[in-house]
Amino acid sequence: MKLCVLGLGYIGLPTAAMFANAGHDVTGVDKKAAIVEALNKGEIIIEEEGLADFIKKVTATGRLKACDKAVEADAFIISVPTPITEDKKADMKFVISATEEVAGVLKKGDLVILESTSPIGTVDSIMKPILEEKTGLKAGADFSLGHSPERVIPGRILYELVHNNRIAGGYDTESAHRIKELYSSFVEGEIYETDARTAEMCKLSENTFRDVNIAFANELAKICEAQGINVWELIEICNKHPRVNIHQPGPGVGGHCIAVDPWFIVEKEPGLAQIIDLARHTNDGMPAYVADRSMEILRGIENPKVTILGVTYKPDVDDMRESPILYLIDELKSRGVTVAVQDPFAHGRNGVLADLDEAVKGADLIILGVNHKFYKDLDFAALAKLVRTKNFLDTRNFADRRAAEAAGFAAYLLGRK
Ligand code: SAJ
Repeated sequence: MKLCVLGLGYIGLPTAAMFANAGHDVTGVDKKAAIVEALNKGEIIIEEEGLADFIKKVTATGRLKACDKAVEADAFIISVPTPITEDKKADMKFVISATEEVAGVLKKGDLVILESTSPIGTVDSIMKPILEEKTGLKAGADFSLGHSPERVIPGRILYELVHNNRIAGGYDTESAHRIKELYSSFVEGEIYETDARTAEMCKLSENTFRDVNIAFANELAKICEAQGINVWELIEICNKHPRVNIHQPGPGVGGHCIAVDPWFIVEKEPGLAQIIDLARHTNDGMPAYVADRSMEILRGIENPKVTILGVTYKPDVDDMRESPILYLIDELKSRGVTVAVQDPFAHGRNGVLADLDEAVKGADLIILGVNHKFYKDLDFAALAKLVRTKNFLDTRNFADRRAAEAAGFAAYLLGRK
């Protein structure tokens, strides 16, 4: 089939490549010239395990090309961002403009699939009217339409695209069948057919489940600190129960998915989505909580300096979007602290340093913010020579705190006091 994939980000690009690898003739569309230029040279400008090699291999077949606007195709896949506005509402401008572009080339018999995570009703109430009004065609009768949300986790995208189960949510049953058939060309997991609204809510509910669970873990962490219990040990033991799966606490929830998607449910049903709303606030409050804990550790130190290790939203990725560490930096600065940040994946951006020694020099507290593998075996003896005051706070229960203590650090842990 001839496919057109709109949006060549973390999801659209590997998805386009999967379809091309499965034998389809794929044109990827992006508004960023750097992405288009790179892809047409068989290159990428993002970091994702295995993606650079895969793109090189697939573009060499000639079945994956890029350009800056939608072309005629048998099926269109929209994989553009759905960011959140200041007042926590879904910003649908990219979905709207991509749909308008598709409408410009849509013909009878085509299939249009939304992959972007979107509020309930996006397919029926936003996309369908645009496509129908611009073309005079009727959804269901003349073209197929639906939602097949991406569900892959950054860091394992290529594996999960193939092996995860998938949802084919159709505007009508025929659309759902067609979506399932298309993705079957590379998906080895089950593909479940449903309607578009259920598919939209499914994706939001999955990420919200995780957000609520993490909020519960963060609340436990605070309770454990107050009660003199180690929350990490508590959760480990609780999770030995066959029906318990408590997630991990931390300095907050980041990324463009879990920290965002629950708001799309709250936006639709603010009166009903109470636990969901509270969980969002609980997780959003964690950077301030960690900053307060840091100030207790720093009490009595004049002009304190804190060095944060890790700034990305989760380990071993280069993505800083919605990272709770960005908020932690602001929280500390607003309390009068000088902050240095080091990250092996995100240096060069926002003043983040690559060099650990440079970042740690003169620090009164080192905070482990992200559990990058890089930080597993920190040389605390070497760090001890660089800092001003030997304080270490692990927000991820990840570093070797015994080694820190052996080097003379006072080693603190989020979720245990
Ligand atoms: N986090 C915790 N505690 C945990 C797990 C995660 O604090 O126990 C934090 C992480 O540090 C990070 C944030 O949550 O800041 C989100 O990380 P994540 O690894 O849980 O998820 P994402 O955002 O990378 O990917 C999620 C996935 N959703 C689910 O697992 C239900 C992925 O499958 C989705 O495709 C993706 O969102 C998306 O695109 O929506």
